[in-house]
Amino acid sequence: ESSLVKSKFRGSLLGSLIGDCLGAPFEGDVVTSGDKIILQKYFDKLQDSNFKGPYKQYTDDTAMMKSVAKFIIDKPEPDYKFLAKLFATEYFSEPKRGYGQNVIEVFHKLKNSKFENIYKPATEQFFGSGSYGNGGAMRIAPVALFFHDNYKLMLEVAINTTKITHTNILGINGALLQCIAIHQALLMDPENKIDPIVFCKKLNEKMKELEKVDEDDEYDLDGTSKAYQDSLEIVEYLLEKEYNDGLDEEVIEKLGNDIRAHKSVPTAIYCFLRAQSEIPKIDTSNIFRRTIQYAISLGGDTDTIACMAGAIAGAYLGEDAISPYLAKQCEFYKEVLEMADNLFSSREGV
Ligand code: 8NA
Ligand code: MG
Ligand code: MG
Ligand code: MG
Repeated sequence: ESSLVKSKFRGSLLGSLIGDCLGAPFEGDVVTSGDKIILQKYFDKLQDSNFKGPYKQYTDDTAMMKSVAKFIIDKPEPDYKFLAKLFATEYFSEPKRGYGQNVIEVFHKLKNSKFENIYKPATEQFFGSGSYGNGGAMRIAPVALFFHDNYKLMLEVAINTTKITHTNILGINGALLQCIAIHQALLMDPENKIDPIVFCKKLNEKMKELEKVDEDDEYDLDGTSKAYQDSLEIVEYLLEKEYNDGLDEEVIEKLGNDIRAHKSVPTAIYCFLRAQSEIPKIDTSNIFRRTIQYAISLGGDTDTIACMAGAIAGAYLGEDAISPYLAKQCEFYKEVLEMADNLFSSREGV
């Protein structure tokens, strides 16, 4: 029983890494139907036990996820200043990992102010509106795993880790949605098939609580506080739709595939749920591979959408469902497994 949870920790962090590494070469692409054949061959080749190629390198997604894991493993009580320092140290030691355009400013300000107020730099982003990039969501997996039996604390830690770089409500709620999606997947038995509609409805029930607007708050004119509930309705609508040639274009148009949290987190969840059954032009019986391959096939922010979808799929399926040949193509895969085990064993002292 506890070995299943341990395997899910490994599956989720490995899923996140594989999505990042395999998705990164396609970042920014507009994927056409011909590219889907190329993608199929790319995955077939990578999964071939005889294939030897250079490591696929990880990007900012994994770089930041590493810091979140270390922050949890090294300190029994959440120490957010420690995390802010880890983020900045990681960035300054390897700045060329493809970080978001603006988050870099936060690292500079944190460092220049000697981490005096770790939440201030992020609040100043975008003329005070804060970032709604998907950078909070892409690194959240260790929080969902480690705190999975304390839902309230998990949410609190998710918010506080996100706010160091992302303070826009869409950036924060996107990280929360990704967190509860991993959490919900972790609690599912991989022997049981997932009903995608039920899974989605359950997430939406939880988002209703998280996106609740304070009665005294000003009227929410732009509807941002319900953005994720609305997107999950669309996820459900798309899941119920019969396949047609324009379906993937409709997914991109209605859910998005870019670096904004609200235009990528629901998309990643959709990828995971759609991959529970066969997808045209994706020839594999493996749900994990289908999830990642489909996520990349949508183009746009491929590393991050595949990373988020992979984290959810790995939390549901566990490590055994992930091809070791795919894993071995990724830089840092051994360290990620070690990190998952450390995260798992750190819980025993709590
Ligand atoms: P971020 O906070 O810099 O946000 C990313 C981008 O989102 C910003 O540069 C802006 O363009 C836009 N943005 C965010 N908030 C606002 C706002 N309030 N008003 C206007 N524009 C806004 O960094 P992040 O950590 O959220 O970024 C994560 C993403 O960047 C990931 O996809 C990661 O892989 C990386 N990345 C993506 C691409 C790509 O083109 N898909 C390229 C390089 C790096
Ligand atoms: Mg990236
Ligand atoms: Mg959306
Ligand atoms: Mg990205």
